[in-house]
Amino acid sequence: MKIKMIIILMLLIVGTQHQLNAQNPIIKHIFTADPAPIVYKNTVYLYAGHDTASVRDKNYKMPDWHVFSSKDMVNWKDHGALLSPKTFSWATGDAYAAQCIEYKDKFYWFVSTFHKNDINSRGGAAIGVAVSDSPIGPFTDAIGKALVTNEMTTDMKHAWDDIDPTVFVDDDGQVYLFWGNGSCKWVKLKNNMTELDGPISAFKPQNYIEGPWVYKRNGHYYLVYAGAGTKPEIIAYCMAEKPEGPWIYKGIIQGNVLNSFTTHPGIVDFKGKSYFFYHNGALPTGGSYRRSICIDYMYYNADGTIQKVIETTNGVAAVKNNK
Ligand code: FUB
Repeated sequence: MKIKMIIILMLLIVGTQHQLNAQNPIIKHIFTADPAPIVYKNTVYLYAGHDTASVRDKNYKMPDWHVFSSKDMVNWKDHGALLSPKTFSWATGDAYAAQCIEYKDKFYWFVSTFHKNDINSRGGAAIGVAVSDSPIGPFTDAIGKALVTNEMTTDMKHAWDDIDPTVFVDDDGQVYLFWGNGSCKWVKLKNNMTELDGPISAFKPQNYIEGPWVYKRNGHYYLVYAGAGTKPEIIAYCMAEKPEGPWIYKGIIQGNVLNSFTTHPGIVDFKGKSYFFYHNGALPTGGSYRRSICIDYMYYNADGTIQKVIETTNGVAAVKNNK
């Protein structure tokens, strides 16, 4: 009897310890999706979508985008809903995936939302850009119109093709915008960040669905994205020697996530470690329209290829050197 009691007590202690260590999901007071982290001045800023659908809803309700910041990857401050489709006079509907980057001391927040009035009157998805002098705003519409609209892309199949922008500045200063559902589209941007600089191209990496994330690390270019192969979504990636491609498929780095049919990659290096942001439906009452952002470690092989990312409840440890 005594031994039984001791075992139960030990299990309880281990269980509680596990709960205390559980960092994932990293934001617990609201539902968040489509993570886009950047590192700026010793701090990680996380730009995120905001799910507000009820448990019964069968579609997204995403009224705005929030910004969070952290100096240690564990304690996240919510700076609030700093941008919404209402900021853009031409936009209506949901606040889909977005990414903010710093360029020449300004912060450009590229967003996907929907157009009130595109040529086809389909309320098609469109990409806009907001600008600010600070990572936490205030943000205003940088051009007063959409940067990319549904009718500008030749392979348009659905009204939601033009979602999920990711922006990348190469070492020579050339800016690239990638985006797209169904196919991955890209175009050069002028260095004012608000004008296209050439024709739009489209291609379809293996398994590609949406959510591209483009970056360069140790001389390799990466295109990480949400894909199918199995449904729900998985995360796959390609590598290239230049942003124009050709992009070579390298495989799946994360399988289906807990309780959500979408997932979405966001990747940064911070203080010597690589971090993989994604979303799942792991919070109580969570699901595909009530998602939550998580972080797990990411590891590269010597040749630059990416190891499989393990979805964990523990998440990542607090960064110690957080001066
Ligand atoms: O959050 C709305 C949409 O779901 C995003 O734009 C896609 O990437 C998927 O996560």
